[in-house]
Amino acid sequence: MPNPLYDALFAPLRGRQTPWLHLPDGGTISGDAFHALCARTAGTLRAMGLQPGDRLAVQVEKSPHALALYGGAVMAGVVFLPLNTAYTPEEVAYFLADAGAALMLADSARADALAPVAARCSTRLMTLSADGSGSFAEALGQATPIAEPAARRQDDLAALLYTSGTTGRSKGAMLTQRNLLSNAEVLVREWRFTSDDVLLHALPIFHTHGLFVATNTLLLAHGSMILLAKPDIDTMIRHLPQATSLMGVPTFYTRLLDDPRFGRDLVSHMRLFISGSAPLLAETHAAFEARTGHRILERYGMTETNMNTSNPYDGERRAGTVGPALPGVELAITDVETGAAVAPGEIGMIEVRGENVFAGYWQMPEKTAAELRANGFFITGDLGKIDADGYVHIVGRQKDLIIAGGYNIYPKEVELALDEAEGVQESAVIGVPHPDLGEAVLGVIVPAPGQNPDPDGILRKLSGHMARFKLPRALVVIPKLPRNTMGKVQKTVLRDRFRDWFAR
Ligand code: MLC
Ligand code: AMP
Repeated sequence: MPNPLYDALFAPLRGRQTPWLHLPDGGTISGDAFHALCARTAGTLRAMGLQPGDRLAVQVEKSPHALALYGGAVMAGVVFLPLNTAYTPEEVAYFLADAGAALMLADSARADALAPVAARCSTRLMTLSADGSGSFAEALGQATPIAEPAARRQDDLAALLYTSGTTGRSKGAMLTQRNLLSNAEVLVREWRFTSDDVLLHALPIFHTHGLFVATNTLLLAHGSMILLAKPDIDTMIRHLPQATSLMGVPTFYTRLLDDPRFGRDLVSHMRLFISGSAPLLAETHAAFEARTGHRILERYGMTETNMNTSNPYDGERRAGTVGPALPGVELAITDVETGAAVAPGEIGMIEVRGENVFAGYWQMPEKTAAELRANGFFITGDLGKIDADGYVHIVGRQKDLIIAGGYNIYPKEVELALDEAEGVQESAVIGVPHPDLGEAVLGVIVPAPGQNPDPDGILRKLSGHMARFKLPRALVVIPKLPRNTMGKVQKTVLRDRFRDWFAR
């Protein structure tokens, strides 16, 4: 039965005796063994009663078993819903309820904290730990592998990935088989991935970058991956000589450059370094070339759209730009207020259309209509321009969003929590330059009359409720927030004032 994503990505693993995954301990997992694990995973999902179209929520540490959950979900026709391992049970509750997840898989260490949440959402909870233990792992041991993948069409949902919303409510981006497959096909071609490629995979597998851009591309190319559980720089440096390619957020590259061991000898075997998910500073690009002789290839994407633009493999990789539109992707730069196209070379809202663009937000027709035009163009919230050679320059963001180390933080969500804190009248949360993370979260608070809020105490309290990467790295207290004549907080004024807060 046809299942386009399975047929293109996972079916070719069957019978392949060469490694698909290289593990840090020196072991390998062949394509065939991984395929068998996916088939058993799919069999287990079926045995648990999951039907095609049901949602499988996954919050587990990165491991070969965790990656096989994705393959198993595709084979069983189940919608894959990966969650950041940093999310607190409170945050997870929202995703389970919103998605109506039938089953959630979590590390055993988190099971107790998640049990009441799962029960409240009528989601079955099972465990799968990175060492391959847990109740799901036991069921896996007894499962019958599925012989035939579930029948799926290109328009069927493959994954539901949540992105934070500007109003605080996360939105589930519905990604179809076509979205994922079409993008993987383009990336294999444009970035010249072949079966000789070995990707050093150090990204998390709960986001578009590590899950789809990295994994789907290498699967389609019949290449292999060195699967690192964490982006630990020592481990990355140890494995670089066995790799041909690396995909990373800019923090990977600044951390490598900070390490004196990193130089030409270590990367003589490398073919390609790719960066994305956050802006790569032109100075990082230049320093990287000076140290290694390699020009990093920067590309631009989003959860909702997969990859939109990329610097060329053969042509000029222009620092500070994200390259031209990928084949099959149409770009428009529009006036933020009117939506009309701006003159060539002018700055405006970046909009994209193509098979890569998602099918809308899960059960949020109004939000879908607000961001996905009837003509198929998706309004990214990123501001940019296209130069005379077709290269896209991202100059800012219209959406109030902070990107720290490649993770997105929506200030509103943090502000709502800070506003509730003891002794706080109001707050503003901003992103300011950070040498390691690119941008870091800074909270600015105004004391309630006669109060003297305690920043450390506030942060400690917040930490149980929201993922740690969202927490302000520092809280500063000021007497009042700058506002314009309309009463709107002037975040640019705050960003300017505190721009050196985290400077080295
Ligand atoms: C970790 N911490 C962060 C953080 N990552 N804080 C802010 N921003 C981040 N990105 C916090 C932890 O909570 C911890 O806090 C402390 O920093 C150290 O954590 P760590 O686990 O040791 O950090 P590390 O493993 O070094 O990870 C840093 C990182 C990682 C930058 C390598 O965040 C990372 O892998 N980022 C990649 C994210 C990604 O894949 N994005 C793609 C999105 S898809 P404490 O308080 O406990 O000490 C997308 C589309 C596209 O955007 O175009 O690709
Ligand atoms: P996410 O919602 O996590 O998928 O994040 C997508 C956002 O990351 C985009 O809308 C951009 O703001 C940002 N982004 C991704 N790649 C780049 C890049 N190469 N340069 C600048 N911003 C980027």
